[in-house]
Amino acid sequence: MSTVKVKGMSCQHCVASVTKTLSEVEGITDVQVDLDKGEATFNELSPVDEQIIKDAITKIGFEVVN
Ligand SMILES: [Cu+2]
Repeated sequence: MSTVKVKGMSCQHCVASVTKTLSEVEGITDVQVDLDKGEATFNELSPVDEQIIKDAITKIGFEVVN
């Protein structure tokens, strides 16, 4: 499992958006988003370029932070 910090989520709608967007990235499954921690955890069927993940999250108005 991989975990990324996602900045800017404030409610369950944000959680749903991030979950949906990450789930749509090829190779990513089992997305779990924790609003309190501001984290998204997921399984990678094959290694996914971190930039692809960052771009997908940025596109919907949030930010991946390290
Ligand atoms: Cu929200």
